[in-house]
Amino acid sequence: MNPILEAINRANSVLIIGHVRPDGDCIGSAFALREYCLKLGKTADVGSPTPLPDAYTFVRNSDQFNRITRKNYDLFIAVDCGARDRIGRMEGFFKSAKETVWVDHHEGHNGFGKYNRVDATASSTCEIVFDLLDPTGKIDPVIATYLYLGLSTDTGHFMHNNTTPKVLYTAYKLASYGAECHELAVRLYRTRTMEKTALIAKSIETLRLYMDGKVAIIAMTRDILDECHIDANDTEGIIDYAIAVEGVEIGVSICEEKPNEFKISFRSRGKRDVNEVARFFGGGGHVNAAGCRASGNKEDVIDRILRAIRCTIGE
Ligand SMILES: [Mn+2]
Repeated sequence: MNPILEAINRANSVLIIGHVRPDGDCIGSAFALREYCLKLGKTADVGSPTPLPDAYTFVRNSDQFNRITRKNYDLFIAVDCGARDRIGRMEGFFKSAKETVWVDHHEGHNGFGKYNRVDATASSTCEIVFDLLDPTGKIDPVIATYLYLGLSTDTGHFMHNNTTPKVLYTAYKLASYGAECHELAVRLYRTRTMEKTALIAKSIETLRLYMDGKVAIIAMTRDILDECHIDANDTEGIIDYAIAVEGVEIGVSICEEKPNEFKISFRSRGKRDVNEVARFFGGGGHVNAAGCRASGNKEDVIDRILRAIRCTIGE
């Protein structure tokens, strides 16, 4: 049997933790593993160092997210965490657990648990969790829907270049296990709050082109976020408007989480490696999608981003 499944079998209590500012992939993979553990009669909790974004409160059992019921757990599972510190304030649970598991698809590490499954060729952590759970025959419609969530969001609903034949095969399998594909697609891509709609409008107004139109930057400053009553954690998808502009090869969004503290996201086309750009700022991710943070005023941060891009792509 797979050592990770064996570790789950040995445990009575399991804590599954996704990264700070959880996305669809860590929420889906964490809840899928929780459901599997519950089926085996375990105590299982899910969470992340930061709250569930409003955009994901539609997910089944979302009220259970970050409901940590114990002081320590037999088994700690980190999902979708590309670095050791991505578990943030959950560190104590990692240290006190009898055993630890790390499941992830980010590049640049081999996992930080006793048992690790890290595969940078996988589209998503949910794809890896599917491979792990499929042989058990325990993927029901609930687990399938959770896994489909991460598969869908991490591939941009099957539009990113990580949409491999294996991804589509996994989607087919999940659909055949009863995943609510259509309902999820409507919730994820055809439903948004009025606040988010206002944010889209205001963000697009800030879009500027640089480097002969190869780079587009959107700046969500504090005043825009406040005006739209939107939390800095709920800015997912805004960057798509930057990379969607014809001729743009690198799309950037900067989001002022706190005054003069920016969360920066990068998207790129083809061989443009934004992972390298993000590393300039101590961040990282994948070739075509990466992130980091920087502090300073807006103009200064944009200047540094452009300099980092010029350094990496040499123009
Ligand atoms: Mn992921």
